[in-house]
Amino acid sequence: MSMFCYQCQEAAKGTGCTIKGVCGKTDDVSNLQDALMFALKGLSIYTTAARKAGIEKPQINKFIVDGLFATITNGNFDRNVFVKKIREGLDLRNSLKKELEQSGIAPEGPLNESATWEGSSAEEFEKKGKEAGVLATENEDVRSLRELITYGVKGMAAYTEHAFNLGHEDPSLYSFMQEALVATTRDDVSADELVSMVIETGKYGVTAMALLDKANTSAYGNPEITRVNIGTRGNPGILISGHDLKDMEELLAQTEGTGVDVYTHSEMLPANYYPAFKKYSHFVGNYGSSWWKQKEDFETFNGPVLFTTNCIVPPPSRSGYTDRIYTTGAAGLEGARHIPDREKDGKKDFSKIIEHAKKCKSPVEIEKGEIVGGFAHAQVFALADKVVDAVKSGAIKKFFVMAGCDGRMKSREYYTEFAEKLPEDTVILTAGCAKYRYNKLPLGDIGGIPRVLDAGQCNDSYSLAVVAMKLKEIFELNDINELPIAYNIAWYEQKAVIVLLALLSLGVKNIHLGPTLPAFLSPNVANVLVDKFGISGITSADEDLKLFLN
Ligand code: FSO
Ligand code: SF4
Repeated sequence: MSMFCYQCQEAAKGTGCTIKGVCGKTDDVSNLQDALMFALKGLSIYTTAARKAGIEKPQINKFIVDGLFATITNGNFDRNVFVKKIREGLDLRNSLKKELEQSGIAPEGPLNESATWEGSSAEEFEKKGKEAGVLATENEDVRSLRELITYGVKGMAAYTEHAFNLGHEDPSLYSFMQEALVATTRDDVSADELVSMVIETGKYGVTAMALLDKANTSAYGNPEITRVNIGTRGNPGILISGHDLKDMEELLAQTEGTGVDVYTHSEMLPANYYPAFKKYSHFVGNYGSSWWKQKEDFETFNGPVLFTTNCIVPPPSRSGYTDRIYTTGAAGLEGARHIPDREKDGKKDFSKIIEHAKKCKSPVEIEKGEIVGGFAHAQVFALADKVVDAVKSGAIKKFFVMAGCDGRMKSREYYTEFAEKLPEDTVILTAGCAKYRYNKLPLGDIGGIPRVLDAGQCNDSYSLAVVAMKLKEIFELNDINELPIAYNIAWYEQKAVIVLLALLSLGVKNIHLGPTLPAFLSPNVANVLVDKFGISGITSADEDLKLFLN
């Protein structure tokens, strides 16, 4: 075993990647990510002590969020980034430690090794990562709970960072993330306390998603019903992927009038739903499909691709389209070009990718037509009367929340089959890249309400929760679970973990989670989730439909 990682749904053999990640993460990068997590935990021990004494360190808060985000599945494959971040993390920790010592402040209790270890070379970091990684916790239930919290916190960090980029912050998120990291280092925190912290993580997940929702909608307007073009035009183009809308805005502004068109890929599709982006005539629409189809989609796109976040699939070799890949923010890939962060109050400089695009051929048209989306909370509320009438008249019998992620496993064909076989008096509520399994199917509408209502990105699952709460109010129900809504969620990486925990914290019960349950849930922890929340896996589309519809 040269590494160990089981943080995503594609963990090898359903237990964990031990030689190389199914995602393409190499063992050295995996171990460096573990070492960075260890450094962030140690740093959090000091920031938490500092906070208790009234000392807040905004620069360190941001560093911890960035670091967590960089370790998310398919986000950053660049070993140099991790080596640099670990060094910076240790330096920040040591200088904060010194500052606190001078004021007579020290962390409580016995110091975890994460607060004291030292290292400077990449080799030392890799070694430390291997020793201090996931398997360092021997008890499998404690390990499971610690990792469940950690992955939730990573997802939360991603959303917190996008909100930050738009000038929105909530200090309670920083303190929670750091306290949670510290809790995962402490042997005196019991399994029961960790279970409570799992739910607490979900509550802060709601806070993070609400913050991002506010950041996105106050900057770019409320998503509205939109017919998104999936065909192409004759100009060269830039394909933008990931989740960061600030990057989207700056790219659109800087490409205007250059003769270069802009298309979204995968999780950036929902950018098409925002009023502020629609004003750009060179914003053509969406190209291709879900993240895991990027090899095919990028070959035919012909132009450069900008990753603002995950999910990156490392190209097979340095040949092909690697030299057309650009990353920015938390995203990174060796061999690709990285566009540096914006200076305070400044803008990112996309001129290199724009110049690159001008030299490329226009995209090959791989499909034609439109897909409809933009059903975030404000748009659904605008249609509330129609929706409520359809429920009251029986035209809509049930809603199926099928939010979450897509992935390359064959077993995910289940979601296409499930969507196809749903009765015609049902509506799918979706968000995240899971939608690509059924958003191009001719599922029709119910009295003008499309049968697939896409709220947006995975973080817009928040919108689905807001809609559910509103319906509960309208129908004067006591419990969100009395609504005719079933949850059949597909997960892949840690953002889906925080979405799941957020739903649990809002009281949603009986969520079906697939295509497989997380490898990081030990049998006992899985049982707790089954007993407390009625979580279950999936079987076949036919069997599950029977179950859901009875
Ligand atoms: Fe998908 Fe990837 Fe949005 Fe994830 S593109 S899988 S949960 O990064 O974040 O839904
Ligand atoms: Fe394996 Fe997923 Fe970890 Fe990648 S992120 S190494 S696929 S468990």
